[in-house]
Amino acid sequence: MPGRNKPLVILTRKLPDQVETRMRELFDARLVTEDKPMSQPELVAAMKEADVLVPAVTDRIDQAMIAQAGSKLKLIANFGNGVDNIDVAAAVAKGIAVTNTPNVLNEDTADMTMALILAVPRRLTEGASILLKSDGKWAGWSPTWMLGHRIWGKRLGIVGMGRIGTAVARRARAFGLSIHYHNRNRVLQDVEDELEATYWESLDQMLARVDIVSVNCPSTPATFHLLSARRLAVMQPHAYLVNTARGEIINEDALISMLESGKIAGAGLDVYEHEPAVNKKLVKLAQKGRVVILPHMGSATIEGRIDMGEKVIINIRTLFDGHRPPDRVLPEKL
Ligand code: 8YV
Repeated sequence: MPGRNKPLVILTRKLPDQVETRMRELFDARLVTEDKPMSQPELVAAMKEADVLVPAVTDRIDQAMIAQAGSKLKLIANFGNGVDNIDVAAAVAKGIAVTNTPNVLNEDTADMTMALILAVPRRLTEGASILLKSDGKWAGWSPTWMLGHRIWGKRLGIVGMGRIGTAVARRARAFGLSIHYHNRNRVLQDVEDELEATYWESLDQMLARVDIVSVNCPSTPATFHLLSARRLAVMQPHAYLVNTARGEIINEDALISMLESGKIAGAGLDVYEHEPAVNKKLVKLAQKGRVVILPHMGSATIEGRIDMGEKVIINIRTLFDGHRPPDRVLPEKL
């Protein structure tokens, strides 16, 4: 893209240096100096001026903001897989393409999901914090101290068997878990066979039978509070719930009361319903070792972030070369 007519690409957050440098080489890229989320007026100002906006999960871009976008804005190239932060239908209706960064964070997110699947029953953070708080002092090994629960031989129920759900299932098989899943559509026979997976058309029936539930579906209006108070209540009292997808998929208040009253055994959470706010009650439960809470770091690897940046660049380049960007998000597919 030589010459002065490079598209004005406005980034809302600080990205890895490699990505930003490449963007400066290819585009008229405007970088941020301070890494904090933009305010709504700042976002609208960027959308009025830019040819391309590169937002992230921390930027909410709603219909009213899209209505104020300038006529130059051709693309919202989301730095992230989930596009629940963007009103895609409103953007597309205004002729603004939306792209995301699929695939490159499947493995990292699946790793973190597996880490939580292990961490909660095996009391990982609880044990680690004992040594941290006591400055390394402890009474020594005891046959009945810090006992958790075995995951080998248990049933894992995956809600959303897409790319990340499938990557979680592959890992979980190696840990001796049997795979159950609920999905909008049944996956290919080959995949089911490889994973020896059991499909449940009824989410309720699956929830009532598995020992660990992993949420791996996208956040859309259809999945808002998919794990409602009623559905959480059908889980078994010894079961654990892990969420590395989006907080809005679970009724968080209902989950907290279930945890507080011991109606489920524990939870591993990387995402929250009112992110970045984390409910104080969850923090209390974490201090008691009932839940493991992480600050949305499922895909947080440097390799993953560079790959995401590469995807954003390819999407922008392709569009400005006159082609359809590879990771176009279509509202009817959400
Ligand atoms: C990203 C994510 O860190 O890509 C996603 O959907 O949830 C995260 O792993 C974030 O979205 C980046 O914007």
